[in-house]
Amino acid sequence: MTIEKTFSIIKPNAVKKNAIGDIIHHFEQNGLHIAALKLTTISKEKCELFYAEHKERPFFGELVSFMTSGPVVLLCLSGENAVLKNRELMGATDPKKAAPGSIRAKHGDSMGENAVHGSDSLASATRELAIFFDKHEFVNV
Ligand code: FUP
Repeated sequence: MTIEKTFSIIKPNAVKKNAIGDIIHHFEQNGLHIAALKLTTISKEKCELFYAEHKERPFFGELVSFMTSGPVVLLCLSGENAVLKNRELMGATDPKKAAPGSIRAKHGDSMGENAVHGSDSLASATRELAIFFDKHEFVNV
């Protein structure tokens, strides 16, 4: 059994539409545990660092502007194969292509405003968690 930690963001569009509880419920119902959680607004600097791999993409400015436009929920999710499990629960990047019942199918509004972020590998999870959380903010679950 591999217990992993992964990073998730409930994005501004999902917070705005009152979907925090529904999304967290979905994680918990599917075996993921909350190991850290913050309701906050991300600074432009942290957001640019977080999305550094997309810096040269045409949508970068719009992405940063959306992600800093309002409150988000930052989460550390813990559980068996948490990285892959979270990616499955989220669904495809484009909500129109996301599997029925997935979080993005239910709460995503567009490719950019797709309700949630989830780390795409263990290495990404470690890097992303370190941007937004201090070691003392994690609980053992
Ligand atoms: P994902 O790992 O599913 O979040 O997708 P990506 O890492 O490819 O993209 C990161 C974020 O960039 C997505 F959440 C939304 C945004 N994006 C766009 O706005 N337009 C695109 O064409 C691709 C991604």
